[in-house]
Amino acid sequence: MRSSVEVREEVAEALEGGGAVVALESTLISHGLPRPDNLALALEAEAAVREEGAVPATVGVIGGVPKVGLGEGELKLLAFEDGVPKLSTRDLPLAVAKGSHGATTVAATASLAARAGVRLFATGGLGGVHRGARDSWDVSADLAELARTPVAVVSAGVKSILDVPATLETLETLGVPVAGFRTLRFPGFYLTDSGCGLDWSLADEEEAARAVHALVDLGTGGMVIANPLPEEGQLDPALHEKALSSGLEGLGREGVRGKEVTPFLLSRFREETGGESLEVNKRIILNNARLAARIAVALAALEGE
Ligand code: PSU
Ligand code: MN
Repeated sequence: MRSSVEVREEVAEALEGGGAVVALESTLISHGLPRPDNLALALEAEAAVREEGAVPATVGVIGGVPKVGLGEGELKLLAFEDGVPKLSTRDLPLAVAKGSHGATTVAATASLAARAGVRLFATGGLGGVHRGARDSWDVSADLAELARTPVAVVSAGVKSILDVPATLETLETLGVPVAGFRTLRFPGFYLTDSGCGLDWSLADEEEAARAVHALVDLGTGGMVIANPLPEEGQLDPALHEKALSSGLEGLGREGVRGKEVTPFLLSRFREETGGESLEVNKRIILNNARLAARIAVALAALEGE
């Protein structure tokens, strides 16, 4: 039997020719952003990657076929169809068996992207250790996936709804490198600075590309390239604090659990901030797509030498 993973022609050609490719995830399209902004943003993120000279490959599952690179009709389907499942890595074999559609999280996107040979991936914010994980054991599979998969994820840190220090500790335990892009402060997704420091920063795209190249060379799994929004683009910290406490309170009151937690909190943020968090979330995703594309271009140049 052939592999069930389908790589879009344009993406396969770029990979074969040593070109730059950036993977994008689809959970944020189906579950992270409201309609119709989700489709618009998915298309804008692809356009941003192209503008920087790389080929975008949005990852998702269509009718049981895991795809690295989706067409516009497929993006539309994941954006507008009701009940598209959120797929982490462990869900992929079951979605394939059932012929189901699915939106891939950071974990599942990284896994499929790596199988196709894509090494840069842009998202908004990585999943991580949830607040209260001491009791709930809710730690995103994104972290374990990065420990074993040679993909560099460009993200604005981890979502601020998480326990950020515990997430950084867990990444350390798992052996996942974390470097700030031109900063030694770990970003807090909606906020420029999470309050946590970092040991490493990358000076420019070329240095980042050398680190990504070294991942495969040394066989050390994936890495996180943390790319903060500039301060003038962040969510007002007071508004952030208010939205966060209301969201966390709602979680407890409504008994939300498991994979519903992240989408629930993101939508609470939108309500509490009058849509401002949505605008910030879009800026984050586009900012990361652009940086990932520039690093992918630098990596292609480095490896073409
Ligand atoms: N970042 C966003 N919006 C999202 C997510 C990340 O800006 O919707 C998604 C990603 O797909 C990430 C997932 O992998 O949330 C984490 O979910 P969980 O905590 O259930 O692992
Ligand atoms: Mn979880």
